[in-house]
Amino acid sequence: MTPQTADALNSEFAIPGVLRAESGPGGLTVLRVTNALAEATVALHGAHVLSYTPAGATDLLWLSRMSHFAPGQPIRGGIPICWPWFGAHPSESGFPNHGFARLLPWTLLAAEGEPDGPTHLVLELRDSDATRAWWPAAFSLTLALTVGAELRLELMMLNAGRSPVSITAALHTYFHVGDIGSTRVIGLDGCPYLDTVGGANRRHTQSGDVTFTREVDRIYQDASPAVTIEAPALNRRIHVAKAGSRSTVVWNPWIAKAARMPDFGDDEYRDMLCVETANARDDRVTLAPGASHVTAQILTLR
Ligand code: TA6
Repeated sequence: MTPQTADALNSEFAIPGVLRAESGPGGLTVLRVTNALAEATVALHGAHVLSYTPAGATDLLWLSRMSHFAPGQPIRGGIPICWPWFGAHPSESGFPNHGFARLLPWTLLAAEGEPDGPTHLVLELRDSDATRAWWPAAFSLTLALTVGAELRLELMMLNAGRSPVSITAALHTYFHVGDIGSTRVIGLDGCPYLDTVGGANRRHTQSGDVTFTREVDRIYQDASPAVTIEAPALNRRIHVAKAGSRSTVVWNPWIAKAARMPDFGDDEYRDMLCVETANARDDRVTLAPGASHVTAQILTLR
């Protein structure tokens, strides 16, 4: 499907003073959302939220200065949609990490909002020759996005085929924290997790808040429905609530892994933290033909 152009999007969906499409980084078409409650930028590429700035605050999301912005390439930062697999493909080592949904152009289906209220967008990705090259299933994946005093993402996955499908996924959110060394994640105390650093899968139980003195790459299972990121360097607390998700992934690459990633500045690990609303590993979602599942993440600056 040919991606929608900014001109076509503006003639069908522009809302004066609230929503307009334009050419963004790398020439990717982006949707600029502005209302009295917040501002946001969303690329059609991967339905990727690049920024979210509540009124009176700075951007809650982090974006690498080294990120690619090109068709077929993942964006480093913002909110990548990892789907229909989380992490490496279970059997095809040549398939893209974290699935294909973040690599393809999505379609804007609907937009509404008033200047003094939240803005609602619906974007969709459907199966195509491109997706069938990686995954034979027929599907509809929609992102319902609400940009207001909170940022609400609802990812609805529908099995449009005749066979059951098994999916792992994540809203892989990158938060701007300013100083990872003084940042903590509150709300996972007592939660079992898989430590996946270096490809290991060591089982542990969280004791107290999650703090950061080295690489952290953990899949918390049966995780609580909400956590709080406390980032004193930016004098901010971000509440991350979720639904339809049994895993919470917490990731900071630290020094060595940051240096190995070409789309990640060597010093940028200090500035960011991923807290991801997911269904990973054993928490896979199985959909019968015609069945659907919704995973939601709600971000609120406290
Ligand atoms: O969510 C954590 C993780 O799975 C890490 O292991 C790291 O690989 C990160 O995702 C980023 O993956 P990406 O494919 O975007 O480089």
